[in-house]
Amino acid sequence: MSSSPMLDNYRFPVVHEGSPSRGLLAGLLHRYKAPPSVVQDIARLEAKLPQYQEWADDAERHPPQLVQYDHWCRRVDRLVLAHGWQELKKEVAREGLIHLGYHTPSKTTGRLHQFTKLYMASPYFAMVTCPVAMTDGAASLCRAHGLDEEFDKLTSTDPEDFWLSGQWMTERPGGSDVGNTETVAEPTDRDGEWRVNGFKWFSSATDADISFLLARSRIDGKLTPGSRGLSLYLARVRKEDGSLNGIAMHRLKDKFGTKSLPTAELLLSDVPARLIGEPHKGVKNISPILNITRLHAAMGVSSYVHLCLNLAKSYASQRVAFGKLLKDHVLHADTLARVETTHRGCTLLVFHLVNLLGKGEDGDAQAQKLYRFLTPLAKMYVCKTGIQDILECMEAMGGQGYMEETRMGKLLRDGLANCIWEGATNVMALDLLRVMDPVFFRDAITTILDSARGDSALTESVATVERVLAQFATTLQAIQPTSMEGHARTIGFTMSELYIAALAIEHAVL
Ligand code: MFK
Ligand code: FAD
Repeated sequence: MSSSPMLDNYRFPVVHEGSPSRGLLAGLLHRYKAPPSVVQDIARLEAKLPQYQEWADDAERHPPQLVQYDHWCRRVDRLVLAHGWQELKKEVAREGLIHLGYHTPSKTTGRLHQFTKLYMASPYFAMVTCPVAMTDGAASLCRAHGLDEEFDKLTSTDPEDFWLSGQWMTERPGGSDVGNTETVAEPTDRDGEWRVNGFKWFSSATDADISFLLARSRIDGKLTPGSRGLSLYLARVRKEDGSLNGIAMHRLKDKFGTKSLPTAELLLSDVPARLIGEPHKGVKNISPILNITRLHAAMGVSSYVHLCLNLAKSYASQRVAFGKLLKDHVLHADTLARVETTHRGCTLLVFHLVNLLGKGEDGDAQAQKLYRFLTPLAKMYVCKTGIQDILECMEAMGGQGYMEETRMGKLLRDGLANCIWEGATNVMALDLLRVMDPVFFRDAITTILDSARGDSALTESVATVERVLAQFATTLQAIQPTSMEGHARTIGFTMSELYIAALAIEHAVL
């Protein structure tokens, strides 16, 4: 078919156009005082993105396969993963995507470095970002519990030495409510060793080397019901010879998205495992993983929106409709501006949390408390609004946005998982109620707004946030404690918007 003369000047947006190393992200690196070496390293990574995209496309075209039997009909449960997947996994080690969060003298700088690189790479990284998130959470647990050998592996920069960690919580009777866990751990005669039997319904890092898991502990012959009967265990997924360690891969999941990710159902039969931390404190003991992966989930969606918005803006600056470029149609420009506004706000919140995570790890107790408070907000708000934003960007590219070649559909499908895994939206809203402290929240916002009080251009904005904050406090007081649960989602969304408004004002000053 001949090309249309009208299209001769069109350029399909290249994948890395409008890279995050410029604009908003550059402002954030400045805001959080990234040293020049970090900025240079991030700029260097940008050149690798087209290669990452090729590997990610390969992983998408060749989804994981499970070979359950060899030619003698022996059960082998061998995962076949794409070349692109394997290469991206090696990049996790080479680029220090876990390492940077742990082996930098200032954790505040290390976390900024790590998450900025992840933000850039995520849309081009297949779903390797999923095991990365769990491995990051697992590394923090290993550090806390003195599991030195595992810690060194999970944070290694050598692809041959590097390990991934899984996280096995969800079972058939309940994923949000892990108190329904059926898996049982029994002590053995060997000191510190337990045997685990059960069925884990979702395991996404199925190519992992180790996994943290929850199981009901049989202690003095007794099982305690509910979540208070669960303990945290660490298992080696494979034996020294590479064969599975009491694990059978029941089947791979047939998912709506995250097609490159090997999510499996696992049957555990006498899996050797170590008890980590006190028994019967499993949920509490595994929660440091949750509190890290939830930030990864928010960051991931925000990075997807970033790419989609760049594509939509590029399209609008080239596509002519009704006699002028789409970007010059006021309604289209307004549509994209709305996406840009929510997206910028969400990115500010994500990097605020990255900063708090690092500061908390550097020993700042106030930062630790604020991080715990804001994580469920970021997970629920950024993931949910981000999905709406991706949809809007897709529509802004018309029929072409719906085509697989733009990869927006893939990002939408993959991004959606972030609303569900690591705690769905309502579960995040209920988690917020666990740590709810209106005075602490008000004080945190007031501290942020203080940075803008000397700026006359921002006086009205500061006053608006304070007015809405006061109204919110009054509304909150009027809610009966018994009906708080029913309002948890609305409360969470309102608090997110208030906090983001304050961050946007602060960002305008800096
Ligand atoms: C870019 C990609 C990134 C992500 C990739 C991820 C791939 C997918 C991996 C998964 O999805 S793994 C499975 C994730 N599963 C979840 O996130 C479960 C969601 N459900 C919840 O979070 C429930 O709220 C919860 C399981 C925690 C309910 O458990 P309980 O035991 O019924 O709750 P309870 O009794 O309130 O809490 C027990 C203790 O844990 C309490 O402490 P105390 O013992 O001192 O009283 C809580 O305060 C504490 N706790 C609960 N959540 C916490 C926490 N502590 C700190 N942080 C938290 N988030
Ligand atoms: P349910 O618990 O049945 O929840 C269903 C809905 O009910 C949710 O929307 C939830 O918000 C809502 N709900 C639940 N309780 C309440 C309440 N009290 N009040 C109001 N609403 C409520 N899990 C792992 O352990 N390891 C993995 O590696 C892993 N990988 C995954 C990969 C993918 C692609 C997906 C989609 C999931 C994965 N999961 C994994 C499972 C995931 O963590 C769970 O699906 C999730 O936690 C929700 O649990 P559930 O599916 O049992 O849903």
